[in-house]
Amino acid sequence: MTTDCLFCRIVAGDIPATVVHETATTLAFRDINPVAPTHVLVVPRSHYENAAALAAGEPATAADLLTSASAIAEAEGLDGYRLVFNTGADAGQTVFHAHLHVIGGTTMGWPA
Ligand code: IU
Repeated sequence: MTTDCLFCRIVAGDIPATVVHETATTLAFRDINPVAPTHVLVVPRSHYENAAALAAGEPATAADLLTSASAIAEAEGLDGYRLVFNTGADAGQTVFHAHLHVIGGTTMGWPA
């Protein structure tokens, strides 16, 4: 855990969040600024700067994020949903603790 990391502090329970799913390696909570009716962030309990670092350091946990996302989509009754890892500032990453966006509950166009 790094004390200056927002998501580490949510994982530690120091900052409140609306938790919707958790496993031994992951925590999922509602995004504070949702872009769709369902917008959940799934994060590893361990601190990694982004998805690439997580996949390199803890590949099993990277897979756990996807399994958690499937469970959340089913629990939320989503017909279709989008999974996003913003990786790096150019991609719009603003919180540098790896997180998977689970977005759904509306019809989405592509490109995003
Ligand atoms: P990004 O991929 O790093 O841009 O996503 C960060 C997300 O974290 C973004 O959707 C924010 O709305 C969200 N978030 C949050 O849920 N709670 C917070 O306290 C903060 C950001 I700061």
